[in-house]
Amino acid sequence: MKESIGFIGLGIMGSGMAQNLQKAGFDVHVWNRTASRMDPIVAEGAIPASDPADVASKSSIVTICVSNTQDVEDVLFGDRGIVEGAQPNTLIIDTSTISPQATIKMHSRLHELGLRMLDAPISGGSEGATNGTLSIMVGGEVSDVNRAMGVLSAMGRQITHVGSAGAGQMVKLVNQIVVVGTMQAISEGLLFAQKGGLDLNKTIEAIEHGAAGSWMLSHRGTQAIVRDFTPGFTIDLQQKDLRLVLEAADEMGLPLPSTSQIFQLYRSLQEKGLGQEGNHALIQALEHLSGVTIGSSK
Ligand code: NA7
Repeated sequence: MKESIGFIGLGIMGSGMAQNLQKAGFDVHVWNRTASRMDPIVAEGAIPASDPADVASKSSIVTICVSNTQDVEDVLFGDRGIVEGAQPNTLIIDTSTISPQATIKMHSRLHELGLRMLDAPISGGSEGATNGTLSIMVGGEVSDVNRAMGVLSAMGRQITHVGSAGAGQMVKLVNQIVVVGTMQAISEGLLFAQKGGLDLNKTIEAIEHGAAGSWMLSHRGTQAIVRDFTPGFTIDLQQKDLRLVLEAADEMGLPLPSTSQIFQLYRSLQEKGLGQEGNHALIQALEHLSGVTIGSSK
């Protein structure tokens, strides 16, 4: 018999991840708050559920991919939440990016109820979610990681058990510090190229396989130079993650000068109504400062 897996949250990331679970041969029970978002995957054979408790009652492992800390709290412990339907020993894999401190409390609360949890945030953008090539950073106990490996490897390529409860979320915040710092450097580099009259395609082609190469440059830099700001990851969610970073850094007393500044640049874009654009639209904040526009003739 096929193992039954639950999936809650079919957004930009979750929809591709759930599809990959299906392709890997699991029976996938899905629930999304906005019901119409279940239609495409149900048409491909997933089984729709009426609420998170319903998903949990039919699944030995339940994967969550929703927006923020309170949203994970809601699907776990809210009205008709997972804990209302879960059988003993159900493993909950939270792939959302949320507060590490709150995550540690969720692990304890679930353990007290006889349930298991891993925090397993993801990186690799919508492409990684669709292609099953995500990097997944996992916090929790080794026996639970071993139990989850079939599910995780259906969705990701690099699965790393980084430590105990909450450690996956902490590593994800490291990931976000590096991602936004890289995008800031890419933006400055591309505006420099634009102002200097360089061919932007040739510039990226020339440097992407050298020391300046990165996933962000090859994927989001190439999108930015044609002014395609379709989100693989929205500014609103990026900003949510930077808030988590800065809160955790504040608690540790750690200064993060560049990340703090980038947080403010993203805020300026949100204030311009660009929160639903991709995180590479950071370049637009620097365009406003410099008066240089990417893709223009000068
Ligand atoms: P999206 O595309 O904004 O999708 C967010 C999903 O989370 C979407 O399915 C939402 O349902 C769902 N959601 C949000 N809040 C809730 C609550 N309170 N209850 C139930 N469902 C909820 O985000 P991404 O897929 O890009 O990212 C998801 C996570 O992965 C996030 O933490 C990122 O940082 C990494 P909706 O369709 O709006 O009803």
